[in-house]
Amino acid sequence: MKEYSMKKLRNLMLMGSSGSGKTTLAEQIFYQSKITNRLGKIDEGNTTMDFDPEEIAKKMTLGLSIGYTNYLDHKINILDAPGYPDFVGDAIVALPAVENVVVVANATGGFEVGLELALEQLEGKKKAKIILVNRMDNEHADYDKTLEAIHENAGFNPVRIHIPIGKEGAFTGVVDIIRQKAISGATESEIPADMADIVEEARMQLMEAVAETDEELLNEFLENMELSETSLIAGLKKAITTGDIVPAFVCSAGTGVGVLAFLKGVIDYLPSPADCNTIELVEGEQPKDFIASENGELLGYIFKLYADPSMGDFAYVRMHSGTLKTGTEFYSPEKDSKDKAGNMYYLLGKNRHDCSEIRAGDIGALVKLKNARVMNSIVAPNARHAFMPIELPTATTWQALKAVNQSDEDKIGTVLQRVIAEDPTIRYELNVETHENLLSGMGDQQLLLVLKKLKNRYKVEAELKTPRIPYKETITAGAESQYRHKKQSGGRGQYGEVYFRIKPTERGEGFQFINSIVGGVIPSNFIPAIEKGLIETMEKGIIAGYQVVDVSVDVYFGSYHDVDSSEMAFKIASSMALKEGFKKCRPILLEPIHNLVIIVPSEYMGDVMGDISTRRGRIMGMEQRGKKQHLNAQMPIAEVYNYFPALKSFTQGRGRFTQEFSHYERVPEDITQKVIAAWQDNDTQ
Ligand SMILES: Nc1nc2c(ncn2[C@@H]2O[C@H](COP(=O)(O)OP(=O)(O)OP(=O)(O)O)[C@@H](O)[C@H]2O)c(=O)[nH]1
Ligand SMILES: [Mg+2]
Repeated sequence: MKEYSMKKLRNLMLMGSSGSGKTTLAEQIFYQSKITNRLGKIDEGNTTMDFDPEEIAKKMTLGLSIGYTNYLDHKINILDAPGYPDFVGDAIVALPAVENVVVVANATGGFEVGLELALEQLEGKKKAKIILVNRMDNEHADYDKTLEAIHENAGFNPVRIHIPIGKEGAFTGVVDIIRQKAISGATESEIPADMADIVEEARMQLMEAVAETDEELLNEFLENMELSETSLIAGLKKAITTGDIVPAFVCSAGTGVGVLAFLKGVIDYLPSPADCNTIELVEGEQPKDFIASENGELLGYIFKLYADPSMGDFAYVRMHSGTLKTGTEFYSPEKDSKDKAGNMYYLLGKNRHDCSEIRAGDIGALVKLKNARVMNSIVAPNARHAFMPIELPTATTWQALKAVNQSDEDKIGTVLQRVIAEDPTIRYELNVETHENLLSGMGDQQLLLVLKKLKNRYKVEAELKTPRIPYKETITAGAESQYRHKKQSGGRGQYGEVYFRIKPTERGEGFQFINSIVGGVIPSNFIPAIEKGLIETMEKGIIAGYQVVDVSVDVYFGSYHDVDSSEMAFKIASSMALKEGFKKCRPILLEPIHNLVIIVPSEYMGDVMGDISTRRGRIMGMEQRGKKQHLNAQMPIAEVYNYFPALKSFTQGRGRFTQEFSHYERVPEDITQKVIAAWQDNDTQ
């Protein structure tokens, strides 16, 4: 297989709303550039990129896949990201792998939620951003209106490089306004006469936009009212690379019109790895610029893990600098571990092509890495720099996961780790307080997919249910208690007696044990058993089955029996004395309160605020940013667990939030009573 220099490579990631046509576009690109010889269809379940059985069943992309093609002596790598919001993690993690993000917009959709989400992910990122308006063959398709909607809502003005010839059923080609040619398929011809005015207007707009990005170009433009083609292309490419200009292209992935023209545009106007060779790294905490080059020091990045049922884990790799060969040893600072590259492949969907090296600028896949995982850097064995850590969004959805068959209970942890390794936004932990396996992530569909993968790949059936709330029990007053444990029915008797002073401690102090026994009324060898009895009882809970916290117990008196006293007897006495005393101390429940940052378009503020107060939430502050409100609020976790579907429903999918644990707070009386009653019901069953 031919190897390409950095200049001859282009790396694109396709982002945009679900259904905008990214996978179909990739399919057309592969087919029309002849790397494949048949055109797959989403509806027929035979596209190159959506090869996973679940993707075929759902007719949508659920995980990022990669492919490539060769066109006009260039190699173009394509990353096809899922548009469905639950799976946004894949695109975020893969951003360091590409210079160019092509945001595919739906020509009939206006400013769709998925488009907004994609653009939001790119805010502040130093990437070339390209708008590709797709579905131009659809009824009511409107290129200019779509671009205007982006301008109005996203605050930047995409600049047209291509404009469509005809629309809907009569969309037959595009005009490249720089080279002033009509392009249909790969054939170029003169611009249709009736389009001369629009082309000229678009050309002037483009020249003005480019001139504004550079003083020299501005002077040239002001002098001649024109930029030479060379200046225009050089200036445009530079402005696209820095993100100062967002170019717009148009096509129909459905009919294939405009696709090869777009590919030519990619080669002519979009940056190559050589144009973006300054890479921002960190060494320890220190930022560091790294200059990537073909023969330079090794630098790569793992941007996706795909667990192939038969081949094991594929690690998708972007090489930025140097050449990774079979046998190359490398270091991953994130894991502080070494690895050795084994077999490597260029992937076209699931089709593998063996290769013996991946060069600077190119993308491929490794198998059987011992240590390195997704989001890890590949650097020279003695280097210690790494890519900037990726900031993943916080969870918005939580479910408790349980094996359907008891016999799978032990196995589930291991296979679950493999499945969720594919999507770093899914987190999994054993909650020691509720004794549940808590799965969290970005949405219901994402968590349901975990179940499907467990079943299809590992034959493990699991189910999801609403997680229990990790309440805690504590007290608000002090009291004394006493318990004598005495049994003398046959055999050896049991005897132990304790006197406690029970008091609340400051919130967050946990459990305090004080031993004030004097004069040996309880021999010192029984004191640890008393403490143990307390700890075990507190772990299990007293009034509602939740862990007891922030309590001080002072054992100040008691009695023992020479023969019948034992550790067990004192443990029981201690446990009973605490249980009885606790109830006299005006016990309450505490619940976790989370801090939320809720981001919604301003028009939904009224509804959002009303809803927060019905959820026992508190608004802590708000700030207008652009057309959005950022609302800081606090909410009990019981309400946070089911907040996302509600927020989506009254903001038409446009509301988002991030959250983190803040503190524990007292549960209102009515809810406390319900929780206690529910526990007592359960306990007596
Ligand atoms: N008419 C028409 N249909 C299209 C076009 N592009 C895509 N489609 C259809 O739209 C549907 C969704 O297309 P996909 O390619 O799966 O969209 P996607 O952007 O990959 O969606 P996700 O994978 O969910 O993010 C499929 O049925 C396609 O056949 C187009 O240009 N014109
Ligand atoms: Mg897709």
